[in-house]
Amino acid sequence: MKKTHAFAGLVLSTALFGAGLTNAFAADETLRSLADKNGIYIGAILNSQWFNGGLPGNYEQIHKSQFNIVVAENEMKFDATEPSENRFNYNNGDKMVKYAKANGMRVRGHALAWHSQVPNWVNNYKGNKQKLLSVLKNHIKNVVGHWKGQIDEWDVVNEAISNNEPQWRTGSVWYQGIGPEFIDSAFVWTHEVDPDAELCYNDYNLEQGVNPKAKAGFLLEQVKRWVKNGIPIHCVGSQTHVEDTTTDKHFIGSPDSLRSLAKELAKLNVKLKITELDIGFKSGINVSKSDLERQGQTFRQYLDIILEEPNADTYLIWGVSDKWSWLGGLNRQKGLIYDDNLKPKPAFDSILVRLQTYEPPKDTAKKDSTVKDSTAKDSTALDPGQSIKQFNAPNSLSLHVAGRTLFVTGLASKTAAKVDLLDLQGRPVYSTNCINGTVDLSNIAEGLYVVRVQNGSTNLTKRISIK
Ligand code: 9MR
Repeated sequence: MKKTHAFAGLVLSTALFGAGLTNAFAADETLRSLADKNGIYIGAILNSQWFNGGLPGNYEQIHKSQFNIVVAENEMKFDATEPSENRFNYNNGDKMVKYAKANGMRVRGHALAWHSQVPNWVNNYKGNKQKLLSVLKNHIKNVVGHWKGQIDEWDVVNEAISNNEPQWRTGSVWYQGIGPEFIDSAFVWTHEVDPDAELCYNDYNLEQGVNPKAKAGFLLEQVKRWVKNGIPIHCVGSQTHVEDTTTDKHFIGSPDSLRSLAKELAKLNVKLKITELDIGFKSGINVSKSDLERQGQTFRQYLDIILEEPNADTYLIWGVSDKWSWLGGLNRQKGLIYDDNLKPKPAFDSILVRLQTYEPPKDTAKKDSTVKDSTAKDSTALDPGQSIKQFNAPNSLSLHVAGRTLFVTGLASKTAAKVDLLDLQGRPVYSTNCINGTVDLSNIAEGLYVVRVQNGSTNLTKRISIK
């Protein structure tokens, strides 16, 4: 049903181009107005040049009229926000949040725990687990706390999976110093600071197939584990930096593969977002008009995932104009939807027409803002059958285990909670009072336990696994 519908859209848009009829639609329609109508977010980064005031005036005009979601290219990363230890710089980020607010845009925060763009002072703590844990926690506490309620979604962990094999990226300062539990911990800490933000794992090459040998297959297993363990993850960001498949025969990504990932994530009630899309050509080759038209069709195929999959809501492009794009560093060119002169390319038209002609299948509810919000937050994957709203309800306790630490959230402030660990026969194993929300489990043997937390008149009992 859906495939037939998508095909109909393709035929229609091709026909419209053939007839040169793209202007037959209302002249005031923009990507933004059509995205709003279709209940999705469409966006582009604010390039670093924007923050320095180095872009022509029509750049901003285009940006705010065409897009309803924004992310900073570099300005909310670790090196930008905490250039020296415990000294935070929010100037650029504030500038973007203000811009987004003035223009009614959704804001993505990018990125909290990443191996790249980490300042040197962090690397000086290489191998010091306790210190690195407190550095990461302090960073999250401050940065997420500063923009609490203003940043709608965070890339909590970025690019933690290895490029070459299905395993974690072992070379990062966080992995080497802390181990893989830095990932679980980052999600839990972010959720504690801003329980209303959507939390994403973000990575590239996720459009290369969902199988155990591909990054997406490995990631899917981790998402299943996070969901099972109650780690607060709501979305997977697929960066989707892809190459035009005709000019690079070796490129193996495809929209179909990414769609398969979306469908697998839907089973876990986790969203898929396209967060950094560009579709470049090899540097140095001549790019013809028909190349650009084919590129437009690929942009459209990725958009179809966002329009058609109920758990997909965001289509974010990593740049506005080919003139200001990071792609040169990757030996690629012309990967965006506006050319060097800020003129819309065929890819822009392709997206516009698809948004104009898309009609949701009759048997499916149209995506609207309610659906967008409810996908992650009401049918959240945090705990099967339990919504994030319940999860965060005042006076409701929740528990997560990350590595060897038990996190208790929702404690009535300044009241100690009594935490009891029991074996599965109900025999007491360990008991402590917890004030700051964490309990160290490093001395507890591996296995399944029951945790009981009592905090004033509220209590919670939950089974946990310690590994
Ligand atoms: O576009 C960003 C570029 O200006 C930076 O030099 C680069 C440094 O790592 O990061 C680029 O953005 C990356 C993003 O943060 C994460 N995914 C890959 C993006 C392109 O490299």
